[in-house]
Amino acid sequence: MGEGESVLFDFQEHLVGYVTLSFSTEGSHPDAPAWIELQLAERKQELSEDADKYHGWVSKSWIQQERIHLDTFPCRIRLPRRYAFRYLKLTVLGISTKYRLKVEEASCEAVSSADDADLKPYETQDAELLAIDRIACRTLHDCMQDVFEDGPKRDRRLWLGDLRLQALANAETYRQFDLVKRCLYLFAGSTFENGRLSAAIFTEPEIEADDTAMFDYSLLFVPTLLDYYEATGDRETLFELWDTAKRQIAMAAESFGETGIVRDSDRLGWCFVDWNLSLNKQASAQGIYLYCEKAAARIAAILGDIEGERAFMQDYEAKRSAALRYLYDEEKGVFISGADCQVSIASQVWMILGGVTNDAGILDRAKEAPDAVGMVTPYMYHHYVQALIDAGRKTQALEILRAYWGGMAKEGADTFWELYNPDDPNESPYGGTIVLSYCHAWSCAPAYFLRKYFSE
Ligand code: RAM
Repeated sequence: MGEGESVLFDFQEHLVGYVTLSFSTEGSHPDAPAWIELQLAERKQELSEDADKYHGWVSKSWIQQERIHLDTFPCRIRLPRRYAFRYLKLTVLGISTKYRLKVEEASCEAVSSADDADLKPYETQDAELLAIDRIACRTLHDCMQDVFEDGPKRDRRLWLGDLRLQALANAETYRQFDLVKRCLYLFAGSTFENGRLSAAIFTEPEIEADDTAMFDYSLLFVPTLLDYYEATGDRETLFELWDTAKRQIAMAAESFGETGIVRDSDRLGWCFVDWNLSLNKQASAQGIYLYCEKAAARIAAILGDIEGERAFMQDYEAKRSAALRYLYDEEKGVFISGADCQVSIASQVWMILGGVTNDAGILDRAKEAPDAVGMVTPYMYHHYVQALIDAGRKTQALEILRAYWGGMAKEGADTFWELYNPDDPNESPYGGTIVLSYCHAWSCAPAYFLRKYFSE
């Protein structure tokens, strides 16, 4: 290769790992270094995006791009960073005209703590579902490292909301429960002084909680712990982490007014729910609280704390009635959220999951409502699919799996993406798509749903 020339390596599959490159030269003895650029991409389209034009709020340092000098030849370099990629583009930025650069080898040592030998095949004759399951398992596999990472390209850390969905998929696939247990303990061992859980944990150079707490993520520790217990029967862990779990309910309860309704979005603090930036979170927060409180009551019952169970159920009933009374719009036949009475799919989903109603009609009516706020992340779609199943709409749930995750598959996904809005493929909450993660574990839902509910 001479100056300005480039070569694209397609590794044929999504990988997480360490890249090694070997170089030699042709022509005269190199009389100047070679200056090369490396771009690593999960999707091919990332390569055509101009990193210099990205000015979003998530740091551009996540963009997988390097510029390095090669001084002596032949040489072999192992890049120090871990990358998540399928494509590697190498461009010669500068080289002397007296020699040409030759790439002898490009390889990757791929890493994961999941073992495909543990993966039972998903039994179906349906080729489309088989493909969707395969992509979902790969997504989970590549996010399973020292912890369940949210995405191996970005943020490469343990987030609580992501962990819950990963743990569910793990129970149906790799069944590596020691990793789930490790993650639960990492959270529980890193609470803030008041006992609240952080939304995310850093593991390098040492374990440290992120200084961010989220209303929903803290609460979701409770069902994550319950799910873990139900999958493993590990009562000791359930018992040991129960105080931490209980504390999350107690702290979230402080965000409720006398009416039994949670504070509106603007006074609640960060409650994630979805990356749709126009979403009002009040009704979803109410539903999430109820969902988690039901799980808390269940844990209390398992541990023989009858008094505790009763107290949770009493509070649950009060807040459930409040939701029906203050958040349900009789005329529209849907739940509304916030001061502006916003109608969204998320609010309906969480009211179903929280056990406020099992009327799937609210989902239909919300969809038809003018200005209804939709969903943009597979994270939110996961909860939507669960709500459909819980409300007796299994066939529709499968249609969503085919349309939404199948939609990404048709776009050529090797792993499922952090964000997918079929109506707006360029949507990004971060101000640009180049920093998006295209292997994001909260998107591995099909591995869970297909195996649990749609096995032949
Ligand atoms: C994204 C992360 C993660 C999610 C948080 C709220 O930036 O990648 O998946 O849990 O947002």
